[in-house]
Amino acid sequence: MAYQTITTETRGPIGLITLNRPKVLNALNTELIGELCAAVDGYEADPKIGCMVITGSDKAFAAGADIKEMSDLTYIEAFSQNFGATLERIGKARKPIVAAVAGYCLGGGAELAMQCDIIIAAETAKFGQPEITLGIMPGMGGTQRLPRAIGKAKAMDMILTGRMMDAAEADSSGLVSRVVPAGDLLEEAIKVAEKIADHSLPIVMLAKESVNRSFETTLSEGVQVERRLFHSMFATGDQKEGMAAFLAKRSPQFRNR
Ligand code: CO8
Repeated sequence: MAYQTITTETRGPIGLITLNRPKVLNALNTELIGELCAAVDGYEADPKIGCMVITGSDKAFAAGADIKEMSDLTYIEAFSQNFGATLERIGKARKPIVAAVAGYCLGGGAELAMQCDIIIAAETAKFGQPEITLGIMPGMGGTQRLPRAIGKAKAMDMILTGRMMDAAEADSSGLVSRVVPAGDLLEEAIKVAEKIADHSLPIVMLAKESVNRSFETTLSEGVQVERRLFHSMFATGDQKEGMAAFLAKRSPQFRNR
């Protein structure tokens, strides 16, 4: 499929999506969000894909929702279209997604990155929720996912002041899983994605589902869900293979079943 605002390529079991509106720092307009969701749909449906990577350019992962497109929106249009809801598709993906972030990762861009499972940041990355400076607040999950990621104090600081956080602060705050030199960003993200894709896909998907459950439920319910999912893994060939391979001191050959 020919996209206008993103590019896609597969690298073995990795589906790589690159946001591509360089003139506006990858601002997320309706077209880009639609294409991004379509690309994720495609990789989710492709049994050869075990992990996705979403990235931007050296200058910007994405500098937020497209302010030009949004500026004349009326309340009734925003409400009727359920504006902002489409991007939730990314957070609902069942296969894992790694965000590889360099440069600006602001507003809706940060909200997109936070819907991914792992954020890897280049040293140049700058995170922020500057919506307050535009007379709005985050509307694609930022007020919910940022406090869960970095705690209330830092999240309030970011959302109410609109300030940016550099990669080192994002790392020490727990927003990103690792920081790498800018030139190594994509290679590192692909390596992480390959490591994930080496494992049994259904088991990876269940592990992702279980971790995400922890944000939606109580501890005892979450532990119960985890245990049930854990039990179910003994019905898979990949559990038998993984443990047999360990005992035989060989590498496992997972078959995703
Ligand atoms: N939307 C549209 N265009 C943008 C955006 C954006 N978010 N960000 C940058 N651009 C454009 C600029 O207008 C400029 O275009 P032009 O060359 O035609 O003037 C071009 O990109 C380059 O930008 P700058 O010249 O400003 O580049 P600088 O390097 O000087 O500055 C910054 C980079 C600091 C990133 C600056 O561009 C900036 O502050 N951008 C806006 C950041 C922002 O406020 N983001 C939040 C947007 S709101 C949002 O994301 C809400 C999401 C929730 C919506 C859901 C609703 C329900």
